[in-house]
Order: sequence, then C-alpha cells, then structure tokens
Amino acid sequence: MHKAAVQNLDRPQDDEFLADVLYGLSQTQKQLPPKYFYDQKGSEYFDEICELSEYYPYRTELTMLRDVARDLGNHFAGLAPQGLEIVEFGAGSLRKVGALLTSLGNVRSFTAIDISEEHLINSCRLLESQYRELSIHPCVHDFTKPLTIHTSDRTRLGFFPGSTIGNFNPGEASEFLHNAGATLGTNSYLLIGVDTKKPEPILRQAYNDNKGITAKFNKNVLERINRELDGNFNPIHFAHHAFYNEPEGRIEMHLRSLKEQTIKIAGHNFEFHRGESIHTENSYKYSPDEFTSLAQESGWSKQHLWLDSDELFAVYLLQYVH
Ligand code: AVJ
Repeated sequence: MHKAAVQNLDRPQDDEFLADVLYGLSQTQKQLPPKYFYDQKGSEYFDEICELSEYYPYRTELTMLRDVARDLGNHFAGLAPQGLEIVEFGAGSLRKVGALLTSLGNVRSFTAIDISEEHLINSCRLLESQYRELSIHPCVHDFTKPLTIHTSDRTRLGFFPGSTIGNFNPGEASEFLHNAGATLGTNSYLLIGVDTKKPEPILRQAYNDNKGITAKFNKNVLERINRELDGNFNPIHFAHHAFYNEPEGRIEMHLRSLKEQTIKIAGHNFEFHRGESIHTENSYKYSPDEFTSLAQESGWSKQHLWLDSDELFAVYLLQYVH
C-alpha cells in the first residue's frame, strides 16, 4: 500500500472545519459536530475510552463479533462465490474487522473509510502486515456524506461497528443507511453495531468515567480549534457534562463554560455566559424494534440480530432490498 494508493475522495478541508465551527458557535444552543473529535490526539483518547471498564460498548461488541463472524461464515458459504468485499465506515483503528477477516475465509478485498488520514494509514499498514493476501484500500472520506467507491463483482458487506450510527439523529441515520445502500448496491449486506436502551446509571457511567478520559476526549475538540483554527480556548474554563436525555433516547455530551468569557477564533469573538454549554455529541440508543423499523424505512431488511446475554449491545445483519 503506497501513499499514492490512498483514495482522497472528499477530504475534509480546514475551511470546512472553520465554517462548521463558526456556524455551530453562532447558534443559540452552541454546538460542534462530533466528527471533529477525531484528530490524531482525539483518536488516541477514543482508543483509551475503549479500554475503560465503564465503557461497555467496545468490549461487548468485540466479544460478540467472534460469534457473529462464525455465523456469518455459515451464512456466506456458497453465497459469495467470487469472495467478499468488506467496506468499513469510520474505520478508526481497525481493531474489529480482524475478527471478521479471520472467520470469513473468503474476504478478498477491504476498503477502509475514515476521516482521519494519519490514523487510517497507520491502521491499514498494521492490517496489511497481518493479512498479506488481502487487497486493502484506505479511503479518506467523511462518511456523513455520500460516496462512490470502486465496484467489483464481489458480494459487498458493509461494516459499521461501534454504534457510530448513534451520532446521527434518527433522520440523519436513515439518510446514512440509504446512502450506504446506494454505495454498496442492491442485495449488499451491512453488519452494523448499535447500542441498546438500558438503565440510565449504566449509560451515564459509560460517558462519565472515573479516570476522566471521556472529559479529555470531549475537551480535545477545543484544543484542536486552538491548534488548527487559531482559537484561544482554555479547557480549564470548561467542564465535561454528559447525561442521558430519556425522552430523546440519547446521551448528550456538552462542554459547559465555568465563567463568563469571550473566546476568539480566527478573528471572530464568541461570548459565553457562565453555565452556557457547547453541545458536542449525541449518542442515540435504540431498542431492537426501533432500529429494525429505522433500517426497514431506509431500504434495509433485517437478516439477523445478535444480542449479548445482558442485552447491552446489538449487532444486525441487514440486506439492501431497495
Ligand atoms: C464512537 C460515537 C460510538 O457515542 O459511544 C465515546 C463516541 N463519546 N465516549 C459513543 C464516544 C464519548 C462513541 N461513538
């Protein structure tokens, strides 16, 4: 895999970051898109979150994927004579796809889509050293936008683990699922991990860990604005705040201003009252019925659902029947 082999379809540009920040901080409820968490530093913090005892989604899904991969191996035996092509959305550190590659012996090609170029390239290099026969295609792209990828005759299996879909509101999630279907094609499959609804304390603790890593992850977006957009946030003057919004069925993360202050970003001033927050992330949780309906409305039919014994996490195999 050479640097030149990296597809750069819609690389997020600095001016887009700036425009999104200026727009978001001008709203009555200040907000920032969660995709900007993931620069090199933020991706490292996220990897640390995944190791936390409170953060059940990562390890629960990873454990489930062993069983899922075995079942998929049976499902696709004979169904994919040309072999499979896996397309991972928001590939990050690529720690999950290995479970599939090992059990699904007939994966020929792997396309990894991620917004963070450096992280993506490093992860692809590592994967390449482990699966020498596999043709790997890193693709720097913002998967919140439609995408066209190279086509092959292989059976396509989209892979969207980690409940990343929870960052979208239900309307955006439906749009993403439609786009993914259009990208992968009729009769393609999608293996998608989705966090379930569960008692509030479990949810709250997962986003308020004892070591304060989630707080650092959240505040990193301010430091990224300082680094890349000439901002003057002092993260000490903001507090991490995460809670479960029950009526909306989502965890919300905010950064709350601890005092009245004016922040300067690329020459623009933003006033903060004491206690005023920036809404930095939503993380929606879906019951199996809710998610199955959402998928169906978006052109996907449920082929299979896996739940762990505590029903902390769900993995769905969908097929695009549109
Ligand atoms: C990567 C969006 C699935 O919502 O749980 C983890 C991100 N934010 N801790 C999630 C996250 C705070 C994570 N997703």
